[in-house]
Amino acid sequence: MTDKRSYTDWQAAADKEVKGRDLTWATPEGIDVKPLYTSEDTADLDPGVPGFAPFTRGPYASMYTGRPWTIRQYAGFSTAEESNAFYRRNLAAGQKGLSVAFDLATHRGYDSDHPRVVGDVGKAGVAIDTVRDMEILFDQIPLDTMSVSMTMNGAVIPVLAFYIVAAERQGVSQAKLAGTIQNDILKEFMVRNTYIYPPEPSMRIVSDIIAYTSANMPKFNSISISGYHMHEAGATAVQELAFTIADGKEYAKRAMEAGLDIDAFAPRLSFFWGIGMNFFMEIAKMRAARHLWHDVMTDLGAQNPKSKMLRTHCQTSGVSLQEQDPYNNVIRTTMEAMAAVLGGTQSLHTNALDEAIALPTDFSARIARNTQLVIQEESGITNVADPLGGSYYIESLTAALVEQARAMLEEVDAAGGMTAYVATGKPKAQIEEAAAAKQAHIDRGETVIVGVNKYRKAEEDPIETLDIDNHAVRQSQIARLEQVRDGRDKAACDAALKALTEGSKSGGNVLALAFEAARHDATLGEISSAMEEVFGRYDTMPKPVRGIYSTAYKGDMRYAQVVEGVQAVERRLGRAPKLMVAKMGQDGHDRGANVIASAFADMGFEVVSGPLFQTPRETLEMALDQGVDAIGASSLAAGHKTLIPELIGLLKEAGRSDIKVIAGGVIPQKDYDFLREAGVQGIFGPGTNVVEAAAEVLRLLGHNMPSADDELEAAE
Ligand code: MLC
Ligand code: 5AD
Repeated sequence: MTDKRSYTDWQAAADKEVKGRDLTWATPEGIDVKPLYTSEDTADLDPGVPGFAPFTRGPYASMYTGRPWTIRQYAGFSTAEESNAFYRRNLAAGQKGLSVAFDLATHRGYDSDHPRVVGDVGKAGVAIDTVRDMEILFDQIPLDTMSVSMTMNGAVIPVLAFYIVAAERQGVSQAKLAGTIQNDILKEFMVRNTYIYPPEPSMRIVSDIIAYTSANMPKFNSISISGYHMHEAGATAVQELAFTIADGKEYAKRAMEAGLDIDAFAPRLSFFWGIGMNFFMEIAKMRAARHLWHDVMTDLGAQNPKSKMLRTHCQTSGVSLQEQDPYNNVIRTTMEAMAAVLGGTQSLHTNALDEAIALPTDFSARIARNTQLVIQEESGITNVADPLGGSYYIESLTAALVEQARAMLEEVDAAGGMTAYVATGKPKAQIEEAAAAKQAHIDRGETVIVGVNKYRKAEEDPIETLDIDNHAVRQSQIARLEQVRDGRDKAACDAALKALTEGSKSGGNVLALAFEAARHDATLGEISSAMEEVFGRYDTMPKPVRGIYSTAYKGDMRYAQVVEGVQAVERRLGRAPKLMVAKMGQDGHDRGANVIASAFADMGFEVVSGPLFQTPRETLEMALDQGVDAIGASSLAAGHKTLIPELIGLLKEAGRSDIKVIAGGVIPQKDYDFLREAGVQGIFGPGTNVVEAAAEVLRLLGHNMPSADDELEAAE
């Protein structure tokens, strides 16, 4: 028989075991997690059953007992031919849905022959310039049965138009197309940065797509409202939840303002979460999201239960994976995938073990996919719907997240909705603050990363990684662009582009108009420019937050020592040492650049942050203009082998080789020698400690900075 005991009884016993030590865990979300949960915590909580409001336990009644989630691996690189072959190999090996990664030139609306994108073509995804490329991408893949997700936000109009025309040329009508377009621009302005136009016209594009797909493509998800990128930028679970749900609410409101009936489009709004290592928190986050969305849609007046039912894709966390001791990444991804599945995802991408340094190889992609196949087919997890439902801890955590996210949602509402809130810069700053706090915890060893800040191997064994010959991809894209331009009816194409420009002005549906232009083989760059004439291109200057590091490192000896070093250099130069943080090419991943800018400024450097998307020449001009001592070039999308050497060449030409160039970001070890030979003086790869990075820069500037190891020895 059970010995009936209350929480108080248990606490007394536990206190004795740990001699009164406080066992409460204060999460980054500000939730106090107790060391034990009991039926007392859930007495007032009833999550209901899966398939019924508020859908906390899952959108479908039978969940995976009826149909497992879709194994949908995100991929794309180099040319359409190579990506197509990769997709077909993956489908043959057990993958169930497709998910296209486009290169950054495509994201930002440039054709492959545009001078601004020389270093970006084919690098982080596949290059798509015309319908012809899209046809090749899906060659022998039947678009009437395969569901295809396309991660596209900036150049969303030409890409979706190309897709519809490519299907048409396959003989598949739009009504049959099942899939998803990301089309979530608000989070681009917050964290992902592949926008093209300013916020207002960008929001109009979102509404036009929702209107077009809800009328013509009933099986197509018009949007994938994404928390993933906030998660990756360092957001807490509460921030990810609140800002994403608020984004969804904003899109729904805009579509309603455009005259659409909520129940006509809401069933095809979908979501996307990032799933990190905080196992139970991530499961609770997914459950809380469903509950919150149900309530938001009810408030907006939705009647159809499908309008209130949150369906989601998940991707395991990229930033949780490490360059050091990389096989640990397989373990991390397995845990994250289990959290996504126990949280009830509809579709899932599992990252490859070489994530921190390159795009997946066939080998690493196979392990990533098999991780899902093993969970799906060997573990028995799919035999029960929401197996964690009713867990005292999970239900309590879910309720705590709902409560906290609701408070944040109210704040957003008070600011006038998410577009207005994003314009204040607050959500971006809040996420950056959370990211800096997280980074400081890692640098100080309070958050353990096995193989990185604890249990580090004396020597790393390098693994094989994928390398893309960017030059060859660009040449073949340029050749095909010429072919397409030569073979089309120029007058018809020009007329369709003109109609698109006119429609952008007068309020026509830009997707419908772009569809006509795509039928006449207009290119991605041309369609983007036709709208840009009316909408303009959006530029922003990064505004890194200040003061987070000095607070987070209060009392840290090594930090204090670096601050003294900066002061010593300042005395010598008669001014603070000056660092420019540069982002060249179309790579908008600015978390790392912002962390460096914030931390270095806090340590006493004068920091200038260059705008996103600079060419090497623009970086040079800004550096000379600002009189900097060093340039830190941040590269996370494989542009480092073209753009950084080009910058060094330009500095040399200008007779300013005294300006030190440092490379940071996702840079594989095997490229270190190449970069050093090109003249790079410091390389900070994944897992770099920011304080040590600053110490290294001081050394480069001629300051005699003791190493961290010397310090340790001296202390012993
Ligand atoms: C599902 N179905 C069931 C069922 N489960 N029917 C009966 N019983 C069950 N238990 C039905 C559904 O109703 C649906 O049919 C069909 O099966 C497919 O299920 P689904 O749940 O809709 O899955 P899926 O088609 O995979 O769609 C999942 C989704 C979608 C709604 C979340 O939006 C999606 O696939 N998103 C993927 C987004 C993505 O891959 N993004 C990559 C981002 S990478 P019906 O008829 O109702 O449709 C990125 C990185 C970067 O962004 O670059 O920054
Ligand atoms: N192929 C496969 N995965 C990719 N990712 C980004 N680009 C690609 C690609 N071309 C994954 C990585 C990254 C996340 C945003 O998506 O995991 O962290």
